[in-house]
Amino acid sequence: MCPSLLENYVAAMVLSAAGDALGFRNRQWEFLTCGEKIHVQLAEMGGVDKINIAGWRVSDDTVMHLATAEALTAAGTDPDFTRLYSLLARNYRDCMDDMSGRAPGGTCMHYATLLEPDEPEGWKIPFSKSGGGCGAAMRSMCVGLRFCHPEQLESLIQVSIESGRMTHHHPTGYLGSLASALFTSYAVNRKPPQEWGKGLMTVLPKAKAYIQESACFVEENLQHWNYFESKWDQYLKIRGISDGKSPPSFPAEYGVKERDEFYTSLSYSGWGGSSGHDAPMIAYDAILGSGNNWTELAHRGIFHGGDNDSTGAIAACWWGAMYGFQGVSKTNYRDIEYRDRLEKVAGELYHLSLAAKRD
Ligand SMILES: *[C@@H]1O[C@H](CO)[C@@H](O)[C@H](O)[C@H]1NC(C)=O
Ligand SMILES: CC(=O)N[C@H]1CO[C@H](CO)[C@@H](O)[C@@H]1O
Repeated sequence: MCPSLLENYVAAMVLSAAGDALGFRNRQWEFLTCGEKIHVQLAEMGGVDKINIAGWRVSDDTVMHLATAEALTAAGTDPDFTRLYSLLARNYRDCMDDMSGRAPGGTCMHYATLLEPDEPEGWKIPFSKSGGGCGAAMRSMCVGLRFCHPEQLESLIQVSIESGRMTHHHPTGYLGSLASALFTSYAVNRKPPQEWGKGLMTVLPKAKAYIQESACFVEENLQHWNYFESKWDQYLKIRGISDGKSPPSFPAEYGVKERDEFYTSLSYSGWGGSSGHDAPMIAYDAILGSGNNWTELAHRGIFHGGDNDSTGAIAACWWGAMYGFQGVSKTNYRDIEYRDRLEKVAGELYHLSLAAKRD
């Protein structure tokens, strides 16, 4: 049975937080950067189904995802993006007060405190050569819940890019934000996952056109544009899904160890999932390889030696947007921190998406 679309919205927000918390585990996996060791511990704990998340805190990823989502709903049906951007900037700045024990990224912290939500254009920051991290990609999935209809693609592109470059003004950073949002919209529209990658490649030229029109550090952005696109092009070729039709092909041996090696090979500097291009890529790889099996998704998208909480937050969001809570052990999410806020904002995003349909 298909879950209702409302359940998909709630599951997207709640399971994203669960994926984040499972990867983060109050920083107790901290020095385990090897997937095989994590899986030994996971087996000792009785496997994914047996994990009770009560008392496990969410990381910066979910705090910032909520910041994005709550700004989107505070803006209501208002199409005035200038106001939306002030609301986003305010939430990003203010949520830094809630980062203790959550391992926030240095780039997010630095730029979020520079944002001036009350000033005109106070949400714009300069181009940053080191802004290619995954901090923008891990918090933008809800943009795809808000602007989920194909005719809202232009809004999805603009809002995911501008919210992303409030802290990550580098194409590798904010295009990750675009990918996270775009794939969430595909997920709620039940687009088959093997089509998503090609979809992203067709959207990238539109994103580039937006950057060119926006007259904000255009030259620097174009100079650093190609990395994200060429990494994605390579990845889609490896999986054999550049055409958006063929089923993905995986190596015959693709266990914990092989996945760790592959994720590392995708990375910018050796830590898989920590950049804007590979956080959504690893999440996508997990989605492609897991079907509707939550346990398998957790194995591939969360329990690995890379930036597990970010890939987990993204993969679990897309998974929930497609499959709801079907087959997920209640203990994995029942007592998740901020469950009330997550459910409330999910319901509001759902109603905003319906309102858009009526226009
Ligand atoms: C789901 O994945 C897990 C982990 O790989 C596996 O043990 C289980 O058999 C799968 N469940 C189904 C219904 O295929
Ligand atoms: C095992 C492992 O690599 N865990 C990492 C999960 O992600 C957190 C936060 O990014 C890291 O601190 C852990 O090292």
